[in-house]
Amino acid sequence: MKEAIPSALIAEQNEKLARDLHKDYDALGEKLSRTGLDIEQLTARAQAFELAVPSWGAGTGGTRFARFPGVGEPRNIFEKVEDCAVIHQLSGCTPLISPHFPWDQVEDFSELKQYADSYGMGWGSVNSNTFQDQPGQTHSYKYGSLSHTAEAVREQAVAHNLACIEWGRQLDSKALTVWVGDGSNHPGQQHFQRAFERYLDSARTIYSALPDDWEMHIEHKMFEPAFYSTVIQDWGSNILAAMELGDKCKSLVDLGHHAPNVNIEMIVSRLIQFKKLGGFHFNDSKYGDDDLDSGSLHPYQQFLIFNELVDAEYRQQDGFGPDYMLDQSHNVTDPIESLINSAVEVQRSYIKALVVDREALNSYQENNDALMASNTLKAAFNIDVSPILAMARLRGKGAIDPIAVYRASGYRAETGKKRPASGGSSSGIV
Ligand code: LRH
Ligand code: MN
Ligand code: MN
Repeated sequence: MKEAIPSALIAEQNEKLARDLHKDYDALGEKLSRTGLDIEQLTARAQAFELAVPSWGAGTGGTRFARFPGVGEPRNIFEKVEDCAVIHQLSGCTPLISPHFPWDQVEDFSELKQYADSYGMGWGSVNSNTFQDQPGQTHSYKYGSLSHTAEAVREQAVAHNLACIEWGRQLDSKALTVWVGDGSNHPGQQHFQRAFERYLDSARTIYSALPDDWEMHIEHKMFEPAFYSTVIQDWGSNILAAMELGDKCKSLVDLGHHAPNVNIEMIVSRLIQFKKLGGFHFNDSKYGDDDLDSGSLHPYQQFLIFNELVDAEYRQQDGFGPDYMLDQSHNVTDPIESLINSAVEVQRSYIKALVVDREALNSYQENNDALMASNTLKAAFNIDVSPILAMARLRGKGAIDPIAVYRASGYRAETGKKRPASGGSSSGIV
């Protein structure tokens, strides 16, 4: 197996921190055992946790106004694979890459798959892109794609999604994620029902081309680029479309795609109940689709979402098994560092949710003890599970302190030499 970061360096750095980690781990184990929790079981769950990294997250994102490229940005999907391998090697929990077409230009998929295999990396959901025009494209998506008024444009958008399924099949991916920017900017511009009908017609053709073991994930988003109405505006339109299309079509929740203050954890609960939760795009935001690092602003919200997910696991809810993925834009940080941090923060929310005393919570809920129910959640959230996460990384040959090892490795300076500034191939839009 190729090593993105020399394992000797990781081992050497871990050596310095291992003694203290063992002490902290034992102390936490002791504390958790007082409430009947086995730290070893939690560490095993942390080790089994998997999150996909978006290929486009490896480059500097930028905003509508500017993009300030960093040093050594990946120029193609192969270099993105290398960066994703660094993230996985150090964090131990991101073994999958989620590609975006045609941002990721691939000539030979078997070569790409072999390359990723050589780093021990696999492929998550495949993302289609009919929200931008590409050079040489016959029809423009200016007025929409899957829901466009013109049949020829819809056909072009459908054909692209079918191609994405075929490319994903060659990578051994198991899902297609569809997000469209279709909508309107002016009241009256679009007939809401007819646009949704056209979307559903197009989506049906895509759905019918899914391999048996695939799922189609529809992503809703309230606004941008359409600022008055969006065809798949919210989880309501999303679940309606998913129900209309069939069992293999599910909703994908991007945390940044809701109105401020929306109760996302409750949406998650509803989707779980109706077997329609396909997956997540984790990120954080203060305003709307800011694509900030996961858990950087609202760690409690992220924990409450995982509380719903772990509750579903605990109840062995039928049809439950969402895909977890990051979807962020890194404007001022090294994307590798942001993605490592975010992966750890998402994993942290998962482990904290596992610490929740579910029997106690259930009984407080049944007895309408609002205060103690809330305290039960807070008690779990307030526990610092860092030693569990660090131990999971140590056991999985990752880094106790991933950011420190990454910085010590000089990886970014090296890529700076190997990858002369190109403006990057990543998008300016996430
Ligand atoms: C849209 C979105 C969607 C796209 C990605 C680049 O805002 O979240 O997931 O595919 O950004
Ligand atoms: Mn997204
Ligand atoms: Mn987004």
